[in-house]
Amino acid sequence: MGTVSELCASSFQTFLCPTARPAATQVPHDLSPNEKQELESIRRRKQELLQDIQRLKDEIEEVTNEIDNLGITKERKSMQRNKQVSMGRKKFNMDPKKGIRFLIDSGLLKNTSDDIAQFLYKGEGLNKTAIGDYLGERNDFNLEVLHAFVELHEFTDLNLVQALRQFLWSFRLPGEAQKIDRMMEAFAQRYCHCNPGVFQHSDTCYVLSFAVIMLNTSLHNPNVKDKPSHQRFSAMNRGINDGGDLPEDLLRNLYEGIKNEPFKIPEDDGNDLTHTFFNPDREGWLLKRGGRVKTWKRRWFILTDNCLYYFEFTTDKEPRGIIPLENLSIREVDDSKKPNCFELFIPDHRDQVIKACKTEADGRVVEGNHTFYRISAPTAEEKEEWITNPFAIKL
Ligand code: 4IP
Repeated sequence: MGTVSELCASSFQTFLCPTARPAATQVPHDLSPNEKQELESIRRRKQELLQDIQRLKDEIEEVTNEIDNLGITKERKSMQRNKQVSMGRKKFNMDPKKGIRFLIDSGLLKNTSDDIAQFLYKGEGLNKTAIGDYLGERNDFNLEVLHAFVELHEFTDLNLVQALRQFLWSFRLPGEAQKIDRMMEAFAQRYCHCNPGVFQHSDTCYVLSFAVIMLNTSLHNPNVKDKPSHQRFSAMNRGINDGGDLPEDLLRNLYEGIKNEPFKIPEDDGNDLTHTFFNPDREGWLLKRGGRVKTWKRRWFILTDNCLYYFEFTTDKEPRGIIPLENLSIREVDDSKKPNCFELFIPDHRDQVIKACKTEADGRVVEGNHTFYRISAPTAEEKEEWITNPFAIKL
């Protein structure tokens, strides 16, 4: 018979290798009572350790699951957040006030002039005309935002033309004289704050800014035939510095700056379809059956803002058809000709034509004439994703 330490070793082996013969259950006959007791205690300890290990294993599994879920939730949350931000930007481009309200209500923007100003200053995906409209609104809060927005511009050590370039590029100046006035006043105050000593008074800066903008038009608009010279520009601005003249060098620099490079006026951006399709909820190839003529066409589908757009090619800028999904339902269907089919339909109105539009072969945009859209996905998985994925068609 082995010694206690040999028995311990054998127990330990069973412990390490649970499939080994359970020597632990056998009690050798030739052990002294003490040895038997010791063996018993070792076996109990082993049991306890095994239970501890199992507990630890369970805990590790639980924690691992929690970590995994945390990752998924975080990812999902961030995707949802991005989606809402992008929706907020689109809303802003269509109606700035509504867009801002939406972003505040969704907890994506704080209702403070500073936060809103930051959002407009960053301007990501925003239409500069819409920014100009919002900043030009005549109410106390929008005026606060305008001032906070202007504060975000750094004009230190820039000459007036350089500062104006930066300012006029950050939004599109609205057409209304009063709005322009308020904006240019805010600009002049900020410029003087950043460059103390250049002008006696911010009014001087304000007047000269207008003179510079007009000079830009006179020098670069082909309809203006009589182009002013530097001397004429200087003469026009005599006495504007609190009754005194501005340094000749300064005026010459501004004149040359504008002459050499006109102001760049921001084009409307962020509101075109390309931007709408920039961050879709889902996109992919699907087969679509015609409405009256039941031909199947392979189309590139984009799902965004609760609308389905379909294109002939992925690179097309204009969609061939648009199906707003509001009031529609979706269901899986079997089709004798195509696999993985689903349908978009109006619940309880089988024969009603779905509101949609499409482009005819000759380029005319017409209303659609489907009472339902039958669509076939390339695989069963893709069909599922279009129907059930949280970012797919949700009706
Ligand atoms: C067409 O068939 C295409 O399937 C059109 O799809 C479809 O328009 C037409 O439906 C159908 O007649 P042909 O090309 O064989 O003429 P697409 O526009 O994607 O090319 P929808 O409305 O599905 O876009 P009707 O309803 O116009 O017949």
